[in-house]
Formats: sequence, C-alpha cells, structure tokens
Amino acid sequence: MSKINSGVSVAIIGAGFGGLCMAAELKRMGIESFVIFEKADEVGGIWRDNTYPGCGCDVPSHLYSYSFERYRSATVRYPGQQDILDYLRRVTEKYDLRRHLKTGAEVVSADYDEMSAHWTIVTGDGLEHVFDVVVSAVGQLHRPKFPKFAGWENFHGEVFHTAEWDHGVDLTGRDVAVVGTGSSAAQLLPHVAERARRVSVFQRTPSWVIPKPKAEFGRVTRWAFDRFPALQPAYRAATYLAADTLLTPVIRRGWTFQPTAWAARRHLRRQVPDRVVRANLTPDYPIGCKRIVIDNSYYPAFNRENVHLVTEGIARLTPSGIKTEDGTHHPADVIVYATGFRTTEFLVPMTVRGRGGKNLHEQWATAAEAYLGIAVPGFPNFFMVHGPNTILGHNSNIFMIECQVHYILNCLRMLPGEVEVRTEAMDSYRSWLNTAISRTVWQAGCDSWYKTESGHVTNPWPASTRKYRKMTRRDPSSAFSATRRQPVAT
Ligand code: N01
Repeated sequence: MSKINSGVSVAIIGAGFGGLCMAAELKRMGIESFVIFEKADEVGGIWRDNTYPGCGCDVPSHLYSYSFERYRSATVRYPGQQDILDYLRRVTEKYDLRRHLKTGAEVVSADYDEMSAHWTIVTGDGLEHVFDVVVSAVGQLHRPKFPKFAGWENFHGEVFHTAEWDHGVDLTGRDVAVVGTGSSAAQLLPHVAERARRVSVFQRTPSWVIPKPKAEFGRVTRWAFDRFPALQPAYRAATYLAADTLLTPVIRRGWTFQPTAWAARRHLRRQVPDRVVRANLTPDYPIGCKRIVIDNSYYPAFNRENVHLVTEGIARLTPSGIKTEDGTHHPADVIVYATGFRTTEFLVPMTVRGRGGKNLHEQWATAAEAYLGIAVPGFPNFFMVHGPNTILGHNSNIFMIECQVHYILNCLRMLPGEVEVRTEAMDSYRSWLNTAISRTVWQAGCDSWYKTESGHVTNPWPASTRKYRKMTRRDPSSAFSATRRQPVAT
C-alpha cells in the first residue's frame, strides 16, 4: 500500500481517546504535519471531565487500551478514572503529542474550499487555520443533558451534573437527590450513600444490571500474569472474544439474550431482599434495549436505610427539594443530575460546511449518518472518529476507534487531493445499517440515548465488532472517489 504523503496537513479536533489515537498513529507513521485542537486545557476527553466518586470503566483496561500501547497489570483489572486519564497522559508524552496540541482551542467552524481542496477551521479566538484534512474526534458522550424541571430556578441548594462534579461541595451529612439510574448513577450511588445523610434516587426507568468481575485479579491469576507475561495479551484477546461472542447476540435477541436477562434478574434477587424495592428496580423492557449497567455495588446501596428509591415522576423543584407527581416532597440540599448526554446532536455546536457551502447539520436534519460512521458524501477530506452508529455497549470502544483510525489512514494514502465517499456507497451502507438496526432490541419499547426523539437509532453499532473490523479493513477506494492535487502549503 502507498505511503501517506508527508506534506498532507491534518487538523484533529479533540484530544480524547479518539483524537490521541489518530495523532499517535500519524506519529508512528512519521507524519508530523498535524495539529490537535482541544477546547479544554488538558487531554483526556470524558476521562478528564468525569470525576464523580466511583467513576471508572466497566470494560477491563487490558482491553480498554490501545493495541499499540497496551495496559499491563498483574493485579488491577479495572483501574479508576484517574488511572485511565494518567494512561492517556502517558501516551501523549510517549508519542510527543503535546508539541502538536493546542489547548483552550475550541473549533467553532470548518469550511471546505473546493477550488483549493482545503479546509479552513476557525477557533474560538477567531483565528483561521488551513488544512488538507479534518478529523473530528469529539466523541458522543461529552455534552451533559440538563433536564429543566418546573421551578428549577427556585431551588436553593447546589446542583451539578455527573460530568461536571463539584468537588467543592461536601456531601457529608446532607440530603442528596440523584436524578437518573444509568451507568454513571450506578457507579456513584454507593459512594454518595456512604457520606450523605439521605439519598433519594429518582428513577424514571430501571436499568438492567449484570454482575461485574472483581476489580482486582485473584492470587492465582496474579501469579500466572507475573510468571508468564504473555498471558496478559491473551487475557485481552479472550476478553474481546468473550464480549463479542456473548454480548453481541443480546442486542439481537440471539442465543445469549435470555441467559443474560436471567443472570441480571438473579443478580437483583441476590442483592436486594426487599420485594417492593426489587419490583421497582425490575425493568419491563427487553435487556439490551438501553446500555446494560455492569456493576456489583449499585443494588446493595438500596438496602441501606439512608437510600430511597423514588419512582414517581418529578413534578417540580422547590426551594428545598423535589416534589413528585404524587405530591410528596423529597428534601434535598444537593441535586446530582445523572441524566446523561446530548448524544444524538453530533458535532454540535461546531458548524461544518462542505462542498458548495452545504451545512452538515442541515444534511443531518432528520438524523446523523455517515459511511461506516466515518465520512459523509459532500464533505471531502473530512472524517470522524466515533461518528454516527459507531459506539458500543457490548465491547471496547477503543477497538472501534482503532478500526476508524486505520480506515482514515488508508483514505489519507489517496491524498494529496480530494477524497470523498461516493453517494452510492453511502446508500448501500445505509440500507445494510437499517436492516441490521431493525434486527436489534433498540426499538423494542424503550427510550435511550441510542436514538433521537423520533426514533432514529444514531449512536450504537448494531453488529459484532469483528464485522466492523472486516468492513474497515476493506480498501477505501471501492467506496471513495479520489482526485489528486497538490497539498496545502502550511
Ligand atoms: O447516562 P444515561 P449515564 N427526568 O443516559 C435519566 C457511558 N458510561 O451518564 O432511562 C428523569 O445512561 C434517564 O432515565 P430514562 C455508558 O455508555 C460508561 O449514566 O431515560 N430522569 C437515565 O436513567 C452510558 O450508557 C461508563 O428513563 C431522567 C439517566 O437519567 C453512558 O455513558 C460509566 C431525565 C441517564 O442515563 C451514559 O451514562 C458511565 C429526566 N428529565 C457512563 N433525563 C463505563 O463504565 C434523563 N433521565 C464505561
């Protein structure tokens, strides 16, 4: 395969797992002509922003790490948020990426010029930057969703979102309201419950929760990992294969669908003795319809005297708490919104204009879509990491990121000039994708961050990750057209 022309300049937007992967891979190929634009003051993406107590990853780090920079530990299976952030900082240093990093630089717009085949991006300070290629790696779970309940302006206490945890607020001895019962709420609840006087958990829909392996390896595994280091990559491979083989069928009501639901119900039965609480925590929609929570400490928190599950809808906030629709007042000094993210609004608030000044958000008015989640017809030399329909609830998102970066690098080999996905390729991909989505449980009677209000599934990948790997290993020239031109002089 041909090399990437070292004169091709690349703007990477975002310094989370996706942007750093793109940057490190360019570096590994000896390409230096790239800049990473990061709106915050440090790398890390969601692992920088989410610092709530108990924050961590429910995918073991042996798998939740780059294949070219593997996490190794003979003791810890699930390191915490700070460790994952430190890992990303180490990658940044090791591949000398800071030199390419512009922090405090939010990209507000990207405009394509057809005559010169280059992109002009504008940052928040009004400066213009010209590149041959733009790779957006802004992620899907980074814009907090704040529900605006009636009377919100009257509440006298502190309010914050899980992704913007206010460490200045001491929860000790206070009445805390946690709104939402997804993965973030599940991780933080046991920690908040230990400090607070009372915790009221406002549940709109119960999550399916399955058991999680222990955070640390047992003695025998530690000994084996120490003695035979090659077992650690083998563990990574086994974890990957197990997730792909056991969890992918869950989203398609395949052979593991019922056993996984049984395991979740058993988990609930074993962990929550109170019948009423248990009934209230039991989901009434198929497992896999929403992101499954993987956790051992969430359910036991409801056995504590100071934790109360509230299933009535929230009517309004009052100066001193939350009033539910049955008229009950739940006192709260602090409200924690564990209400998730604005996931279906891709690339917002950035403006992206492609060929003929076409606005990407107008093109996505019904729902966001992209070929393999990576490229959109009419937007040459513009690529996405973690674009539409690429996120996973059933395996490691880092695997998906690496597939996308690999594919984008192959597209870059077709430069200098213009590389654009063909409309026919997008049409046939869309038709495959829609069929694959129609076979999943995602439209089976639940709302989730996987889809828009009108029901378009825009976020998760509907098949195995092996399938995605296969599709992103294909030569892009079958789906993309390429016109050769000289690179932009930077
Ligand atoms: O957010 P969520 P999250 N009134 O969207 C409720 C990843 N993650 O931050 O289900 C009342 O899952 C909402 O209720 P309902 C992971 O992919 C990974 O917890 O819509 N409630 C729901 O209960 C995850 O899926 C890790 O009825 C309202 C909750 O808020 C994703 O991030 C750890 C409401 C939102 O749940 C997001 O998780 C943590 C309203 N107006 C997160 N609006 C790992 O370990 C929303 N809710 C890898």
